[in-house]
Amino acid sequence: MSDYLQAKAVYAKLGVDTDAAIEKLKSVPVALHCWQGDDVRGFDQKSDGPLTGGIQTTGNYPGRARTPEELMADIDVVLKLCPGMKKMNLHACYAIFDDENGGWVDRDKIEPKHFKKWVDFCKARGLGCDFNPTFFSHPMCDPLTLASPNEETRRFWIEHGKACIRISQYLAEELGQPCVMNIWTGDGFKDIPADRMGPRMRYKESIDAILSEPFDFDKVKPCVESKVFGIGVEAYTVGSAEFSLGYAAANKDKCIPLMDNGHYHPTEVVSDKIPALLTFFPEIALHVTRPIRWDSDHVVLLDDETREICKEIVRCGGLDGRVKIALDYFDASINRVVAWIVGFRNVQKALLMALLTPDAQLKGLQDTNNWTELMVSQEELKTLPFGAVWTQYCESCGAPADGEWFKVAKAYETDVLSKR
Ligand code: RNT
Ligand code: ZN
Repeated sequence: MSDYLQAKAVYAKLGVDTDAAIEKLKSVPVALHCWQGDDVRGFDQKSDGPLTGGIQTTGNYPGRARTPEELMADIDVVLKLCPGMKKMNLHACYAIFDDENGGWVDRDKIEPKHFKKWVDFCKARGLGCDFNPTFFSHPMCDPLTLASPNEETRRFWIEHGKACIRISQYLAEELGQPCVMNIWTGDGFKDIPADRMGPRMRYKESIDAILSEPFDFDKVKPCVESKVFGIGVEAYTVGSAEFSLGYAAANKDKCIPLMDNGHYHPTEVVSDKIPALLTFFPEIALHVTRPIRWDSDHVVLLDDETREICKEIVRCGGLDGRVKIALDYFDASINRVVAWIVGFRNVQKALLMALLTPDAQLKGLQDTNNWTELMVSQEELKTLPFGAVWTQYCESCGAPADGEWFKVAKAYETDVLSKR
């Protein structure tokens, strides 16, 4: 009997159907962030400008993508070496300007035509696309954006947000899948402010103004992403957890909350927050990352919290569209394409593990106060023959199994990345 058939029989004894788990996972889109390929630089500014907004990429590994063509070629390698359904996730700073579309414009003037090449890229690969206004790494950050006391600054960034709503609607219509459009700014202060309310009131009014741009909420899913602090903005963040959740709760007809698991105090866990939010919100969005001591955006591992997040997504019925899953990390200290692949594959693994969990039985043990058996069951699940099911999943997606893909990525490094 093949390894897979043996594993299937082991899971079947627990009432778990491995074939059904594999088929289910194939239908779940996970958004692949374009910004892992070039250290969150994009194409719309002088390429050596600093990354601002309290986020940082560290490392100087050779081979960063410098042009749309290079970035797309790298993404193709990732798509090929990862199983599962992917969706692209673009930032506005990845607009592509050329002679045909009239050349460079600033962020308040970008249009759907600047993303036509990305639409062609997605169409050719059958992908949907999510989108993000880029409220950082730009001369109009004063350093605040939507919360700035300066009206001209706010106006510029509101126009940027509105332009992004129009682009998101275009992406959704062209690609036939909803576009999650995430609003995140690094607005905040390094030291103790004298006015905490003013920036938040301005932030609220600016987001209101952006969302006053007409859009179809079935197609465009605007999100507000909260944060606890960033580098250089340690004392106060305008878009805090309470602010963002409050905003989303008060604007449920046009906005959903987004949680990034790097954006909380180190003992808080997003896994626990997923069912809390799903109690009140029909839809929520996630950025899956790996924080080490702060929002360091390390490559996602198959660690306990990633697994727990995926268990909650599955148990809470999040795979049928209620939970929008996206990756968000950027490591410039290792091969960037490999970083992308490892993180994407790990989220797939964690989702598959979650789908292979006998949830109804475990819940039954909990509801009957059978805590001893629940602990034993949960521990023993950890040593079931998951690897064979994972290999089967990869094969059935036409993607390489563990042990097979790294040499392909290494060859791409030798042949392409190292020559940049
Ligand atoms: C930053 C936020 C945000 C960014 C991306 C690039 O702390 O997590 O989501 O990482 O928009
Ligand atoms: Zn994020």
